[in-house]
Amino acid sequence: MNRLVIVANRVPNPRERGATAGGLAVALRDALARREALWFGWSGQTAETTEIEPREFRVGRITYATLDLGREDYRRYYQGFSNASLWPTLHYRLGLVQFSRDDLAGYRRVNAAFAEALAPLLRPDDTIWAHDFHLFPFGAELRRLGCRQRIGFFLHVPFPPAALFWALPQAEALLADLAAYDVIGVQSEDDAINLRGALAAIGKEEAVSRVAAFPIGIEAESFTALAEKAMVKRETERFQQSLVGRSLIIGVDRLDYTKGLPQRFCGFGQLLARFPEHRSKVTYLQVAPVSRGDVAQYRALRRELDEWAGRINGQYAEPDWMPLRYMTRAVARPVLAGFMRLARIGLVTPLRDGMNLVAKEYVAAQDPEDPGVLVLSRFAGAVAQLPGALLVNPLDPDEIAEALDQALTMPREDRRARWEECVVSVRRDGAQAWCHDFLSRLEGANDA
Ligand code: GDG
Repeated sequence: MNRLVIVANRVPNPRERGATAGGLAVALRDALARREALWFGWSGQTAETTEIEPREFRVGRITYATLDLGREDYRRYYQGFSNASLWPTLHYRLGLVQFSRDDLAGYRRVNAAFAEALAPLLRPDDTIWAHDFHLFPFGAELRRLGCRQRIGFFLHVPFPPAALFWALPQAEALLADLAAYDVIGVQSEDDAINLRGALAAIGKEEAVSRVAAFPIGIEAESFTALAEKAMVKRETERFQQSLVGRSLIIGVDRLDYTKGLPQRFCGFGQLLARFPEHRSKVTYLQVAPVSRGDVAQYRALRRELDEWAGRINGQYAEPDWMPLRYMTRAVARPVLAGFMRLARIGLVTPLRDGMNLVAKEYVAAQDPEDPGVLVLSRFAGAVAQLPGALLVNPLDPDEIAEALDQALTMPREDRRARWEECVVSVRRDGAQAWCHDFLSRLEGANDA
């Protein structure tokens, strides 16, 4: 079988395997286990200037090739254009977009540098798969260097309606570059419709039929096993004892303004205000590891959440009951799986999300005999695979409160029926199916 070349902004640390590996590494595990692979991208380190020659090392059948980014490139490409221009645009948040031509130039410069560093490592029959919004122009850069291999692209985040995307300066040129890819994968049918519309509008008709939805999934069986095993862990037992019989609501999100956290905290406050019968009977644990802490908007969000948490606990706490437990440190994956299994409600309310894997992990973690209820934003890509979830508009704290009340009082038979509707697709449309479907499309059904 020919070699698979994965290109992503970050190359995972191969020493962090299994339980602590990053999301993409887990999703690709199966595809990478079957064939020789090269994983190329940023090392996560900065240097005076961006490296030209990648550092290579091999672990098993995977070769890793990484570049350090120059400090100015890191600021322009990563913090600037990727995180402060593209990320809010793609999540429908034009009010948060910051743009500078220097950032865009840095973004293009790093994409060109990636292509130049990778090209000499390529073999003629390699299949190349580039990931996410950091790499819109990367395929076009490889083509400019004469690469004729199959090159696919997968966008992990949403693609907004064209009218929103055009707000980004020089959006047409970025999109035109995307047309260099042989397959352009997105998470949902809505994203596919939006992206096709935008490509058609700039006359890239030939690229329209190369856009398709490939909803990403999780390794459901291994997550279920992790959750089962967690029940006998000391951390889980200690946590369970601390709940003293109260129902648990759990939220797990990177601390990001797309995840709807202030509205969610407010919704929980509304539950306690409007349904006082739940006071002292429910505990909400929000795990929100700090992310992009060097971007101003993320620091502001953190302050806002500190305030919300303080206000809610100040208003409703009792000497022996703290309604909201909020932590900005990460929890180890095997422990997190156990916490999810203990929770009566998985609360997942992003304002906009490409997919949202936490929703699927929560479903996979449940005890089939006594499962909890998923309360899910209608603006997460995952809604298409989770028909048993209670859907909410994440901007309406009252709707969140009502859904929480409904879930807290739902009889077991109803919870089981809803969970069964969800778990079918979580198991069937997993990480393996996602990789297989994308690569089959890219490589042609014959050699899939
Ligand atoms: C992007 C798109 C799309 C979170 N906190 C901890 C922790 N996590 C893990 C979760 C989950 C992952 O991180 C987060 O994945 P999501 O899908 O929810 O969100 P993004 O990070 O925004 O990912 C998203 C995804 O790409 C894949 O295509 O679904 O829409 O935005 O696995 O469990 N893991 C550990 N401790 C934590 O504290 N161990």
